[in-house]
Amino acid sequence: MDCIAAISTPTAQGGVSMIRISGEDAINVAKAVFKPIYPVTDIDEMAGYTAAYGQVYRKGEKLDDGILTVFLAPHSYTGENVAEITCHGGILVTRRVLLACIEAGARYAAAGEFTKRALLNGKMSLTEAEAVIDMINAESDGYIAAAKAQHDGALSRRIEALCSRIRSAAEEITAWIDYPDEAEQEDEIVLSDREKELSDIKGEIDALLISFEGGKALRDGISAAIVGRTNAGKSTLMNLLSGEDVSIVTDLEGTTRDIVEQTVNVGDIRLNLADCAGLRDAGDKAEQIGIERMLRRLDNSRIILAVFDGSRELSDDDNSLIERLCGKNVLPIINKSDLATREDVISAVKTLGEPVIISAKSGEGEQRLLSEIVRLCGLKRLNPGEGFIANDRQRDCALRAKKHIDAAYDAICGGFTVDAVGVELEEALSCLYELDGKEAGEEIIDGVFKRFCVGK
Ligand SMILES: Nc1nc2c(ncn2[C@@H]2O[C@H](COP(=O)(O)OP(=O)(O)OP(=O)(O)O)[C@@H](O)[C@H]2O)c(=O)[nH]1
Ligand SMILES: [Mg+2]
Repeated sequence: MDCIAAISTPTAQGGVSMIRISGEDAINVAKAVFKPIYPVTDIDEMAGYTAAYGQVYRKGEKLDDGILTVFLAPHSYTGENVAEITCHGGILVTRRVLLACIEAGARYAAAGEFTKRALLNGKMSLTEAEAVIDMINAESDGYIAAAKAQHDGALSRRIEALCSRIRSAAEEITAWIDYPDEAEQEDEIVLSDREKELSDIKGEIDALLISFEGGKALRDGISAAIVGRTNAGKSTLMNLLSGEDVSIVTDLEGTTRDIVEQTVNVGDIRLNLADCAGLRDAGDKAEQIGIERMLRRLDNSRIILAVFDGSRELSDDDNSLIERLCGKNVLPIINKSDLATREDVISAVKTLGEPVIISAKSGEGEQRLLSEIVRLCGLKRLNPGEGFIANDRQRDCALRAKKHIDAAYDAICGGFTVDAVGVELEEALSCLYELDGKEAGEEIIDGVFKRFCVGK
């Protein structure tokens, strides 16, 4: 393959920058721009995974001092010869070094082209390649660990195990079609065995699809809104959950107007929490707009934390909020437990479910609140080591595979011809091969690498 080069570090000022070159000719390109000084003076003497200090040149002019690291095919990131020149971190210097590489015969690498070559050279599967970009984009410790497990092949292994079960089921069914006489007396047993096996496979593909929700929540967080009447203690709760003074708290009704957003970790879950304006007959236009925003956010949130002041009789606003929240994914919270909690409030709020009684001010009841929030999120615990569906492309393949597995199962239960079962299983396999890249077309692969940055 032709030789590609790119700046692999961010285009910004820094201590050092790195230019990566990959391709059969990478070492020759490096020779044209880099003269080693120590410990060797000839790049040909460098073994793979070794480095040398030296000087970088462009058209005979010395550009910088630097370090050259050499990786020889197939033991490199891309599986090709790779040379990496690390120079001082100025943007201009780095660009000149790249230009020198281009003048020496390399061409500019496209986004993700190094990783694409790693995929094409069998260095990683498509799901492992996708995990590279997920690691780059990860914003939480939990998701870095999950993406790392994917990069180490967790999903690939899970898919392969599933494919292997489907293949065995398909092979047995094909054998049954090819030699029906031998199997005739055992028809019933064979089919009921296969029915059980397909039901297990169905369970595994369902579990795989459910893992998408866990992964998505880990990566993007879950949207949550804190709502309630004015002065119920919503902003105090926001500050308690975030552990920071993010929302203004006063004893004046209508303190919060704009939505205040904060990402909060509750156990393994990232909540994208919004503290909203309190519900009441708005005093002025700005507050009115704040309440409209709160209502929109309420409709668009996956979970709602509805706060009621347990020390006061419920107001008309509280009652209309209860009506509005009925049937939604809501956790009713009765606040101000440090003051006496009214029984009539508890029984009215129960319409929305069993309330959690807390004092946002003192933190009383916080542990129960946290576990109720986790329960409300309804996520099965994600075990990244088992592999999970990480994006819409993978999910689409898994959904198509599920459709064929379901059809195979229905065919076997409904007594349809055994050929139909075999065909459906083959189709399911094909979808799962596409998921992991074994049967993914060029268009799909290009779509994956479009999400990458240049230099990776
Ligand atoms: N005693 C007691 N007071 C609380 C508690 N939580 C909040 N408060 C007080 O209630 C008042 C209103 O609290 P906020 O958190 O600003 O209430 P809010 O619901 O955000 O009010 P708006 O922004 O006006 O809608 C403040 O004086 C808080 O100190 C609590 O658990 N116990
Ligand atoms: Mg507030």
